Amino acid sequence: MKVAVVGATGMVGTVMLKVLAERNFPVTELIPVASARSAGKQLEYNGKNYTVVTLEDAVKMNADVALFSAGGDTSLEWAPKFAEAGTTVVDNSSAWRMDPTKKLVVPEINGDVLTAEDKIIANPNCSTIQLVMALAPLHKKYKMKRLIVSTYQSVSGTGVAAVRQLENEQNGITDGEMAYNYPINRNAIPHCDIFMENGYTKEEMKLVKEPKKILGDDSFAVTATAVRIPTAGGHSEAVNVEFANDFDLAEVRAILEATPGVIVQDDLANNIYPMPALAHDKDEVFVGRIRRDESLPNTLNMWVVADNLRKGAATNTVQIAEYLISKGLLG
Ligand code: A2P
Ligand code: 11C
Repeated sequence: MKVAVVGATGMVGTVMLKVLAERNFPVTELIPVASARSAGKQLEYNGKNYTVVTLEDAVKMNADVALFSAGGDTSLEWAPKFAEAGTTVVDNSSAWRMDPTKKLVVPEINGDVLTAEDKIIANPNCSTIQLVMALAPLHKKYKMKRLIVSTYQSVSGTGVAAVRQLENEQNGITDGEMAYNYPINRNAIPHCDIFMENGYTKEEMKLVKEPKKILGDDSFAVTATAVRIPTAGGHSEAVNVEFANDFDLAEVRAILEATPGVIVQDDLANNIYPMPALAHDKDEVFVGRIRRDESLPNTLNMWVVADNLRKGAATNTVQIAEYLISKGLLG
């Protein structure tokens, strides 16, 4: 496979290269793509050096698949050009996710919606992916009625500048570049992505809309609050979900334990529960603090954590490409 990674020098792109190598993705030729600022730079992949090229050059190189993570505007402009040139695009930006003509995919959940005709495929938002990984098997069994999700998101979701802001603040550097409107160290900022007209942030509205598209079901209600906290990597979510049908807690645990890609970490006697520090560099979604909401019938509380750069972004994108290959849908 000729594989282009668009945004190869960026936060997610770097992890994409690592994940491709780790999973032995069948790369015969790698095309690292970034802005004109980075063109000509050397970048190492699997022990070999590759030269970073621009989008203009890359589109002519007829990759089989292009993994995009270079921002929504780049995707809006360039994904169609790659698709036109015969390259299948898996896009990690928010550009195409809610486009009714594009599929929004978490392979473990709805990979089967993909066909050979899909030339631009959207990767969901990081906080959506970990949420639906935990909820999809429970929805299937008990049918969700209403979901309330509150997120505790790491600065790596914002990008390199935000990671630098946190590091500067932790090191007492007070005149560094600010990625947020406020200091993030020793703080919690209820503002992820931009504000919308309804008073919610775009991040919160992704959590409302994307799960319905992925699960192919808009019969349940969702409300979200997304908060940025001073962790370097790993998003956490407090999830409260009311089901149409009652459940047995032991059965909920058994369902989650049997779900590929999900790991239950829930042993209160030994203080075992998911945390970003434990999820770092892992591909699984970790679920713990599984308990009944005693204030409402048929309602469950749980705590869901994942490495936002891996399953939340790079790994899921690579898994979509792997799925296409396994089903003979590429090329
Ligand atoms: P570059 O490093 O040359 O700026 P991050 O998400 O960490 O901010 O990274 C964004 C990625 O997207 C980087 O690889 C960046 O390249 C790339 N990128 C940003 N803007 C463009 C653009 N207009 N064309 C191509 N690549 C871009
Ligand atoms: C965050 N979820 O943590 C974002 C990052 O829509 O792909 C990814 C933004 C997106 O801020």
